[in-house]
This record gives sequence, structure tokens and C-alpha cells, in this order.
Amino acid sequence: MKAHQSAALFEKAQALIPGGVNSPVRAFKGVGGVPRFIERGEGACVWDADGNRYLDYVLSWGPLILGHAHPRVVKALQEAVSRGTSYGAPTRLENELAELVISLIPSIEMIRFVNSGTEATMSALRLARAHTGREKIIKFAGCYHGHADMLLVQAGSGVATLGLPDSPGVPGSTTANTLTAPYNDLEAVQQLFEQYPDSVAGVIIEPVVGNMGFVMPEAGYLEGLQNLCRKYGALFILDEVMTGFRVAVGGAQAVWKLDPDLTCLGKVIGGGLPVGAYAGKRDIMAKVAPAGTMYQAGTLSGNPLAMTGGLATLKTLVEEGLFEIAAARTTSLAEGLRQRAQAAGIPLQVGHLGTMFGFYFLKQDAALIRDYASAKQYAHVERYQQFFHFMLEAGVYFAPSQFEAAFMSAAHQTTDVETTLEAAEQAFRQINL
Ligand code: KE4
Repeated sequence: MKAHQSAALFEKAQALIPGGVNSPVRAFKGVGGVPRFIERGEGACVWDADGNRYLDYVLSWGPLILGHAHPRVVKALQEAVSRGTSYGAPTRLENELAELVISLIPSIEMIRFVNSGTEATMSALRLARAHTGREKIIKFAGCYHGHADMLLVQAGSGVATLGLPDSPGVPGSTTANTLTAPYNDLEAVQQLFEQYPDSVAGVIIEPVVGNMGFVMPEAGYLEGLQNLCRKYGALFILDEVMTGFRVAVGGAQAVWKLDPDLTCLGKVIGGGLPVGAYAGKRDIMAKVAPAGTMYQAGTLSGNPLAMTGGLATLKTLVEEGLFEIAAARTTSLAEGLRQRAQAAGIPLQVGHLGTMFGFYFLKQDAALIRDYASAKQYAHVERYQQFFHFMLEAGVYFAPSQFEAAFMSAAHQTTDVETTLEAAEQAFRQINL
């Protein structure tokens, strides 16, 4: 495929914008080559500046569960934008989206909308500290919760992709209260609580990890974490920015029947417009200004376009029963990849839940990847890179990093899954690294 236009645009972008991108993982450093500059999306596909069409399994990193430019979403946004773009005042739309999210996630009694997942998690942790009067937080190696200073400790996603040490510019003073433990290791969390029995304000986790690649929680792990939080008086905070409305309509907490104190959301609830949210129990949320004294604010928080994008997306998803269709397509694709890799003798670890999936190319004699250390030790990154480019040439766009997840939309048809699997079968045969 030609990539001349993308190459020229990337050349120009690098003189204007650090790394030529507005978010690091987009720069293809995890896979090499020229990042494709996308001109438009429709349904399951995107088209780049050279006119190449790709089946899209990035879907803006999760938000586009209906696919690109769904007619109901486009129409709702066209109507909304004709009434103006932002008022800096409350609107009925915020009430409507709040009611809809609360109706779909039983643990949530109140919600505050912000503009990104980063804002959601940093605000949730400030709230946990305000509510408990404690200062320490526990996060997990390889989990990514956005780029707030206190969370850029052993983070996943782009930090993992670029192999960055914890980011420069983050003073030790801001991470001194951030404790980390390996994912899927309950004993390690027990030990942290025994070491700091009265100091932990909250434990924040990706219930299914999408930022070190795709890693599932082991049996009993999430329930065990919730119990430890209850025992030691720390808030149990689920970062469902990625898993919300993705692994199940009610999020991972619906799958494992969890009752978190706070939940962070993003991505799908904006339908491609900038939205995040932190939400949870009424007595905790009531501490947020102006009801309470914990301060958090935002010029464009709850803006009418983002609310409209989220409402149209979630309503369409639920009313048209599209989640189940996309989940079935996800299973077909993920299991098809597993079978074809096995047939080609390529060690591949595949995981999927709902409309989210992922796969690791494994080094020889690799053990199961179940946390960040094993992901870094056993993932065969060079094979992922080779596979990525074979598939890109075949018109299939996966995440430009082994340490990310993949996403399905309701717009992907069975024929698209078959096309993807045929391309993957060819790619598996050509892998020689
Ligand atoms: P944003 O600030 O990027 O909206 O959300 C941060 C965030 C928080 N929590 C989880 C579980 C997340 O996955 C994210 C962001 N996800 C990445 C994809 N791995 C966004 C892609 C990017 O950084 O460009």
C-alpha cells in the first residue's frame, strides 16, 4: 500500500507537534513505519490520506462501539451543533446521560462528567483521599489510568510501549504515596495493607487490563481486592474507562458482580467526543464541590456535544441490542485467530471478553502472561510488529503496539471477520522472526 501522503503529513507534523502526534502511541514507535493519517471513518472502516481502506480494530482506542459515523450519532450531533457547541451552564442532556449510565451500572448512584479518562481517575483518587482523610493509593504494574503525575508509576499503554521509565517531570514527592503491586497477586496487596493498615485511601485497578496487552483477572482476584478494601477501609475504585460498556454493558463489575465504591468511565460514554466520568456511592460523591468541598471543575465538562455523542451511542447500543452482536463477532475473531495461529505453529496467547480482545505473540517456552512482568518477559514484540505490518498491508488496522488491546464494533460484519481471519492466516504463515 502507498503511504506517500501519510509520510509527507507525518514529516510536516513532526516539525509542529512533538513526535508528530497528539498522543504517543499513535506515532507507530511500537511497530515502526509511517503512522497512517486518517481522513475519514465509516462503519467498521477508516480511510487514510492515500485512500487506503482498513478494517479498524482500534476504533479510537475503544469509544466507537457502534463503528464510525453511525447515522443515529451523526444525526444527533448535527442537530446538537446547530444549537451551539457549549454553554458553560447546566443542560438537560447531562441529566439524561447521568440517568442512563446510572440505570446501566447499579453500583453508581451519582456521577460527575469530565473531559477525559485521566481527569476521571485523578479526580476519583482526590475524592478517595478527601473521603477517607488518607493519602496513599495502590495501583498495579502495567495498568494505565491516564497521565496524572501520581499515576505515572509502572504505567502501561504508551509508557509500556515506549519502554519508558517512569516519566521525567514527575517529582518523587507526587509519587511517594503511590504504592504498586503486581496484577493478579492478592498476597502482594495484603502485604501492602499490613504495612500501611490505616493509610490507603483507595485501590485503583483496570478490572480487565487493556494497557499491558489484554490480561484477564484470575478467579477470585477482583473479589479478593474488594474484600481487602472493605477490611482496611480503603475505597475500591474500578477504572472502567476502557472496560465500561465494552466487556459487558454494565462493565466488568457486572461480569464479576462487584460493588465498587467508585467507578471511572470514558471512551464509549462519549461516543468519540471527549468525555470521562467518575461515579459511585452517593455519600462519597456528595463530597464533590459544590455539594461538598472536594474541588474539581472543567470548562467543557458535560458539554452538549459530548453528552449528545454519549447518549446517541449508548441508546443505540442498548435499544438495538447491538452489544450481543458485536460480542459474538469478537468471539468468532478471537477464537479464529487462536485456531489459525495454532495451525501455523505460532505461539499466540489470545484473550477476549465482550467486545474487547487481545493477543500476545509468545517467545518460545513462554509461560502464561498474567501480569506486567510476564508480559514484558514473554511477549514476542518483533513478531507482533511483523504481524501488524502484514495485516496493515492487507487492509486490517490493529493497535500499533503489542501492549494494547483490540476492539470490535457493531458495524463489523461476519464477512469482515472472515476477511480478517484470511489475512491473519496468510500473516501467520509468513512470520519468520
Ligand atoms: P484518556 O485520558 O486518554 O481519555 O484516558 C486515560 C485512560 C484511563 N484509564 C484507562 C483504563 C485507559 O485505557 C485510558 C486511556 N487508554 C489509552 C489506550 N490504551 C488511550 C490511547 C492513548 O493514550 O492515545
